[in-house]
Amino acid sequence: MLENSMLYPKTTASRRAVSLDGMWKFWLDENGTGEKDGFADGIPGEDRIPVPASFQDFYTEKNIREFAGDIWYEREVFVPGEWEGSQLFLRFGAATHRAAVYVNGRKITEHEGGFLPFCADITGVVRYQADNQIVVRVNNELTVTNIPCGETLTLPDGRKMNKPYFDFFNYSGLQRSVFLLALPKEYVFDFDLDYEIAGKDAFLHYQVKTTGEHETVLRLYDEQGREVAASAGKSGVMKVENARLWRVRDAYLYRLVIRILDGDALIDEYAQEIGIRTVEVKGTSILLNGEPVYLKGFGKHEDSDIVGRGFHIGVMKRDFELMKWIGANSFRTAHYPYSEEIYQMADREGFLVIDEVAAVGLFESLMNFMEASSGKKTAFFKKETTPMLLKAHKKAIEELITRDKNHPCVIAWSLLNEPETTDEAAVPYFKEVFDLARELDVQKRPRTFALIMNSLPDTCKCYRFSDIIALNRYYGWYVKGGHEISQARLLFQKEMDAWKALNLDKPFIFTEYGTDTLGTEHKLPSVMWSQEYQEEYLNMTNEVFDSYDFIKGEQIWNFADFQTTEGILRVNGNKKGVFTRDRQPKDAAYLLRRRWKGLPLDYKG
Ligand code: BDP
Repeated sequence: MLENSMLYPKTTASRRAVSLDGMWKFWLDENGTGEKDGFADGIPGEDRIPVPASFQDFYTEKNIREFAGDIWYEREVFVPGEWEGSQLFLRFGAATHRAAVYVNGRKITEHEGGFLPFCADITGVVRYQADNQIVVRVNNELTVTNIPCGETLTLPDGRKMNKPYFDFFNYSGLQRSVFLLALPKEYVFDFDLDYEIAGKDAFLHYQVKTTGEHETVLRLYDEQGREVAASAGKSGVMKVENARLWRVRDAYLYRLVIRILDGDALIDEYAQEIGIRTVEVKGTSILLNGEPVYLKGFGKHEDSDIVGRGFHIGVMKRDFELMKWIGANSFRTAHYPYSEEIYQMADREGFLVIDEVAAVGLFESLMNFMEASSGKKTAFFKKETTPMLLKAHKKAIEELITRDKNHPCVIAWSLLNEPETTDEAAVPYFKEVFDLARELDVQKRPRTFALIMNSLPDTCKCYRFSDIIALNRYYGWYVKGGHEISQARLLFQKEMDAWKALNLDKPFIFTEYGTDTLGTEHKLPSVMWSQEYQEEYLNMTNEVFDSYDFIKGEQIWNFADFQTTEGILRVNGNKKGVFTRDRQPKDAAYLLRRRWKGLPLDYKG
């Protein structure tokens, strides 16, 4: 069990959540001596930076953008006197990739992993009715003992530099919201929900964890605020008569209120929007509420101008509007768990989410995207450090599932992206990771991982672990692009025929396919990188998708152009977006819109 509650911060009748977003003092620790130089008591300089945001794209100096090392943040927070007797936490939505938190000069906690929340219990160290100093040391160095994987090199001038094994810019810092929380001593720590649909009714099986022994009471309200079910006890079942189900693009959200009571007196109250639905894989079908669904949508990134990977509520809204406009119904949180607000919005808008942990770059390559199809072997899971990586990976899976399990939008867990699966050494690693996800999720949602180009029916040792086979394929781009596209089609079909011959009786989806396309480039006849070629490629790919019944979804790479490390294969970023980085459509968006609006939800069902 995790040390701290992962519940989203909220003010309720018994809880206080104060946002600490805004301008924080900021210092890049060029020499890495901050700890020794006493930064815990106060950081140097007067520079201030917005939180939440990636620090990289505000400044004009390249050494700042490319900085690898310790990044220090500081601010003051006033703790009201009436909070004495409460349990106080600082709650970070994420600190990329690791952090240490100091309050009034004392180190409170450390956390490893850059895309999941953590708390610092500051109850014993705060000064009440006074200002308190918060200092955070964030470190953004890439290693092979934590996810996502990469290396940190030292340049001849002594500066460190990050070399990701993955294809997105190593944005970092305090990229998500920070809260100060005041909770009662006895509080709701966590809860699990599972659903059963019986005719018109539904049964909600629940289990609540609290930090004490007082009575726990649950009430469920519909969207009109009418109470539809109630129960007492830390575990039990609630019957919801005439339940309105949560459906794709037709979400219905009930409000679950959990209270801890001492007689009539309220000790704690926590409320969350939930959706009644079941998810299951049966044969080659993905079933939502027992009915087949076909996934249409994207692999995305949290990425935008200026704030980088920082959560931006406006960008989130625009992205959902574009996804609705184009007729999408799903996305994968490539390649890390996203900000919690995005899942809340997907719950409300009825989007299906494949929730991915940050296990990317588990294939030694400074240009993952280029070597993906080369057949190169790096014996990644045979490293001396593999046990450490596995430990970090499993911890991230536990944090991910604990954080996201009660979102109706989450229909599957993606446990790795493009790992090296051609070596037997991957097998025990996969087994541990897949078993853990099964054990932790009471809903037993399908588990998957995205297969790299060279993970083929005859080379991949790990596909059997997946409940849904998810392929990242680039026939017509990395393999036989341009005028050779007819050959790309044949190779693509050959691979799909080989999968078919295995008769796995599992659904297949495409979690990546696409072409880099410059939003400015038109060329008739087409050339690679032109908008015409993106359409030609999509027409070929869609025809292949349509000719295999067991293909149950298509999530194109990528929703929008995004920033990567600079290099000869990337023109100021990856340009496979259907939309540009400023969220305007390329021509392919209209083609996809026509297709996706026309495909029924139960396509090939
Ligand atoms: C795959 C990766 C993804 C890359 C993509 C690409 O999963 O992160 O951005 O290909 O090459 O290798 O565009």
